[in-house]
Amino acid sequence: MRLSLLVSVLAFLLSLSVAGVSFAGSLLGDGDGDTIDSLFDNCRDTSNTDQRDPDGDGCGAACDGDYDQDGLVAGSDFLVFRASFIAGTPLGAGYNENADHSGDGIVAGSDFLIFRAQFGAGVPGPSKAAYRNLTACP
Ligand SMILES: [Ca+2]
Ligand SMILES: [Ca+2]
Ligand SMILES: [Ca+2]
Ligand SMILES: [Ca+2]
Repeated sequence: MRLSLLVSVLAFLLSLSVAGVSFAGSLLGDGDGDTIDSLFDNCRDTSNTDQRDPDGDGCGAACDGDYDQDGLVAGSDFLVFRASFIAGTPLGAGYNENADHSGDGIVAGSDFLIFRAQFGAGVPGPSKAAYRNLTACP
């Protein structure tokens, strides 16, 4: 009896996901529309189909402004961004792939806009729901 109820609930949740229902900020479906289910999306509110994560902390570069891995996007991270922005010619000296949020090989104004949004939030992420609290990304 319990098993059939569980199966029904799972089937219902799956049908919502298959129907393409959008749940922005939710743990269900593909809220940011990048084809990666939010359960497994390393930036579940930011479209990043490539799932690029240069520092391997479980938080995609598209939503990871925490360069020094202290769990916060703060002044110390801004200093890292600024250094990379000034020196960040394409793949040149000073290039920091973590500060290159867009992954286009240069740390530029578009990357600053992403960092600024992260700075405003104060924390990186949010990341995949299935592994929350198991990575450095909330
Ligand atoms: Ca995403
Ligand atoms: Ca990362
Ligand atoms: Ca930090
Ligand atoms: Ca870039």
